[in-house]
Amino acid sequence: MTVTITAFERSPDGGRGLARDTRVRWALEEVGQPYEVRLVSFRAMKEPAHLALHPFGQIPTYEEGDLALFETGAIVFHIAERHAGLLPDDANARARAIMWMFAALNTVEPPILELQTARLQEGDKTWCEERLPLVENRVRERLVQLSTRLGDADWLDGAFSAGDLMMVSVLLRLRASGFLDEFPNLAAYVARGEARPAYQRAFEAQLAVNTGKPRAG
Ligand SMILES: N[C@@H](CCC(=O)N[C@@H](CS)C(=O)NCC(=O)O)C(=O)O
Repeated sequence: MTVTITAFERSPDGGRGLARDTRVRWALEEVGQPYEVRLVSFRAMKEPAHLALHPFGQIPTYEEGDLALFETGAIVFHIAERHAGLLPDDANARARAIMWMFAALNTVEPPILELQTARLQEGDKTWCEERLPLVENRVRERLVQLSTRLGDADWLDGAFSAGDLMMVSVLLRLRASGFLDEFPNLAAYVARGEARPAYQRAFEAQLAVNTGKPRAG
């Protein structure tokens, strides 16, 4: 059955892979599921046709037959459940991989998004100078904890899973901030994720949309 996802017609990041369609593309690439992409403009995202798919007027969405999904956690989980390769067979290991997906989205991503908001949207506020260090500390605290748990392992819990896919996707949002440089094991973890051929294909596909050509080198 054809799978169709939505993505930005023009991503605000210019194709650095930070728009959330990248994590869905990555999951689809990991399991070898071909997919089509419908590009949407910011205006179209707020119009009834798209709102019928995504009540919050965002991307990505996922359509497969008469199933329509939004929220990358739900989409990646659905892909991982339907195909081999992203969730372990062992029931307990599977539950832990799902736990890491939730941890990425509910515990690690929120302070990272808060940091982006503080830097990009609140930088001109009088209180920003006082607030920013607090937000930065919340990010750093999460990274210390995650770094401690990861230790020198390649992945969070045994073999690569949807939990790693989501965690790497979330951490990638921090790259420009330099935070990852403070945690060599997390930087290496992210690099391992990015080195996966499936990630590379996902990245190139979203880049091609945004630049009209694949990344050089
Ligand atoms: N929690 C949602 C977040 C979706 C989201 O924030 N999408 C962004 C692109 S990465 C978006 O559509 N932003 C435009 C907007 O909110 O108007 C998910 O994981 O799918």
